[in-house]
Amino acid sequence: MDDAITEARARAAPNDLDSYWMPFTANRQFKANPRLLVAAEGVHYTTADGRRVLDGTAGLWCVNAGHARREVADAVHRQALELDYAPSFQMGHPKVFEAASRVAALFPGDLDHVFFTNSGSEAVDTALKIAIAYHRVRGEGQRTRLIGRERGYHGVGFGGISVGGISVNRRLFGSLLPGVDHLPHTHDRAHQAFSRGQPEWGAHLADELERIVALHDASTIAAVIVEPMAGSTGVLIPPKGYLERLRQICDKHKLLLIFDEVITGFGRLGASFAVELFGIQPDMVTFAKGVSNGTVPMGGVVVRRGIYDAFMQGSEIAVELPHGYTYSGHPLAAAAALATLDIYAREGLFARAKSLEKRWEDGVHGLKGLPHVVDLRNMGLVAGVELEPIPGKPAARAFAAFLKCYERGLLVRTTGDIIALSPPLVISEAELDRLFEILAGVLRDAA
Ligand code: PXG
Repeated sequence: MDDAITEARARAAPNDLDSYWMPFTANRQFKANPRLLVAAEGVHYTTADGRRVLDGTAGLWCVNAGHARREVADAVHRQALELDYAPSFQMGHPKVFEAASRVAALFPGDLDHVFFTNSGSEAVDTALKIAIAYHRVRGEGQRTRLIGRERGYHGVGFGGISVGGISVNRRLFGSLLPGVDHLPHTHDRAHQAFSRGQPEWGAHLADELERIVALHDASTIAAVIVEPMAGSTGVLIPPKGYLERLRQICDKHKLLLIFDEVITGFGRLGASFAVELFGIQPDMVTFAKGVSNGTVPMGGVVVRRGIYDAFMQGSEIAVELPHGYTYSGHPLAAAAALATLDIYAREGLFARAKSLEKRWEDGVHGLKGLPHVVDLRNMGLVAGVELEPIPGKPAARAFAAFLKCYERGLLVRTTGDIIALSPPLVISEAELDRLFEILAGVLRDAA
């Protein structure tokens, strides 16, 4: 087509929403009534129609230090001018090494090597590949099975949806990875409803791993992957003792344990990572989101030294792990991560999340008794508000509440009939109270 016509079209249709196929979005519904964000600062977004909306979700669980942090923006800008890109294969640049050391320093013991990716999905697929390859290079190549968990979300790569436990994310996509099994999820309202923090009931569900091991034989299993707290499927808090038990069973059968901390990392639970909070050492940890405060995409896997070392053998000119991305440890992402980690440390944001936890918990449980609220759960600065579904219309009640909240100046996330909340860790007490005030009003009026 003639350039002039193309240009004229582009100018004539600046609001054409058609071309963009939106991810995990009801495209037709959205395009009929779009919700566009045009600016953000601190804990607020600004909408295209000029309204301020309180960010109750830290973007998508990623903007832990709040929006538009000047230090991060400046670091990214400086980096783009200094070194915009460096090849990630067979070449390096200083900031990515520094970023790896700084991330590793957040972990105890020998969790001290970091492989960078660009997203949580890539981090998960990387960790699963490392697990299988690790056993292979040690001479246990028959250990290929991967164990995930029902209601687990591990991103959207083929590995991630295979170990993930969300049927709608799996059913369109064929046969997925072979040799995957799943633990049962840990959520049971009959035993846990309205728990504050970790529920008392449910540690025994970890013993299901013994059943799975007995079925397949330990010698065929490479790794177990779980979110310490399942975020995406509605904030499922680990029962007391559950994760400890999983670690014991993995030790007993020499299975690698992978914690997917894409959501739970970088202060979300009131500690650097769930690893610190629970004092449990997995063999690998996947992270993303908060590592760069959502400013530049970045993810990665933290790996125990013994796993890294197992690959460092044979010819020194051979590539030990044939895996990686053009943008692994991208200079802009590394610069954003370093500036973000500086903010977390300087402002003590992980401890801040901890110090807000009680008020947060009281705010969450203050919603008890409002119409259709069937469960409330919380941990760190995360909450799940579960609503009774409208008969025959699953997810409709929570989605209506999401739209109403947005109209009244609060952004929440919904999954099924569960509202998930996870504000930036810099939220003030007054803003936190405001969040619950808006949500309570919406729930009350929806009766
Ligand atoms: N693992 C976990 C535990 C996650 O929560 C991913 C992997 C994948 O990360 P990427 O960067 O590939 O998206 C995630 C992502 C929600 C929501 O509303 C959650 C995620 C992403 C988008 C929305 O709960 N988690």
